[in-house]
Amino acid sequence: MNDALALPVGTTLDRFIMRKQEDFPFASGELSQLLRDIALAAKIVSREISRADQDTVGTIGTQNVQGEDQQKLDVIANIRFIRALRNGGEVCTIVSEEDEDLIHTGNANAKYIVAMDPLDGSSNIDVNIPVGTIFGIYRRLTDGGQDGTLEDCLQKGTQQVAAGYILYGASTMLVYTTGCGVNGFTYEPSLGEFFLSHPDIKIPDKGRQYSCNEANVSNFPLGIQNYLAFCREQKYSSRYIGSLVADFHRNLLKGGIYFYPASDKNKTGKLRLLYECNPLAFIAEQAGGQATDGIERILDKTPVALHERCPLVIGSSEMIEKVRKYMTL
Ligand code: P6P
Repeated sequence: MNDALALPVGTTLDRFIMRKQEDFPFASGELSQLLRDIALAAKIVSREISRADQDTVGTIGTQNVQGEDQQKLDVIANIRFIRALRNGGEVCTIVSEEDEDLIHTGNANAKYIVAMDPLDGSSNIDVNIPVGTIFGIYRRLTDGGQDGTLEDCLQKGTQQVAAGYILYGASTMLVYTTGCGVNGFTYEPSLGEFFLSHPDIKIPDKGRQYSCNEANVSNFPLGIQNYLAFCREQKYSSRYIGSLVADFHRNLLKGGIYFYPASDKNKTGKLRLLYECNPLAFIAEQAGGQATDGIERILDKTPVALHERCPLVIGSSEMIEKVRKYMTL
């Protein structure tokens, strides 16, 4: 028989997770199961987004803890991820952008904490721009048998055991790391599976595109303004669609830099440390890039509040170094 006629469908996420678990001789399978639970929620949210209609698009008239209008799909995605993590049994407590307080799953003996933005950039949904889910996973510090605590959740980004994002775009992709490199999986709805499509992702050391909201430039720190002027002199391209996961993903694959600095409007930046900056910083570093607040490494920052914000400069290593130089001139 001519094998070439039947191309292999590739490695499923499930098989990949199992193979990677074999690399950890003492792994008990709980983190593997947690990653599967996240993938299940991602499939469900992907379906909700792809069939978004007048029943699920638009706002619901409430605001989240950030004071942002909640989109119907923000709430739907939040419910779907919380339900999947609760039913999966591996997570004791969740930090979500959509909830002011900690969410306790009732799995008091579970050893993991998840910090997540269930649907970042959701205001873009009704204009059909890609949106994303961002998650970071931590091992609890407190003993089992009780709900997770604030101490369990306010850990440095260096303490993450895994982090990832789901990009709901032309195709749905899951990109994650457990500290041994970054791998990307593309969802095949007809088979209900994520397949390995981007093994061992490495971000180019430099790129020729930058992502920021230039409307705020006059309020940016002087170092950032000077770096932007440098980008223009180098004839770089500006690529910014107002959806962090989509902008980050493009820069991860092609090389580039995304920044959301502090400004008069956002004194400490707009993006949240726990469930936006830390997970993407872990991925960026595992792919050979960097993530700072302009100067300090994001993963070294000690969180003091669940929803604290911080400036973010993330992407290709050489570009981040250039920003750091401008910021310290
Ligand atoms: P601005 C979406 O609300 C978000 O958190 C990121 O996804 C995006 O990069 C940024 O904010 C856009 O913010 O102020 O440029 O509209």
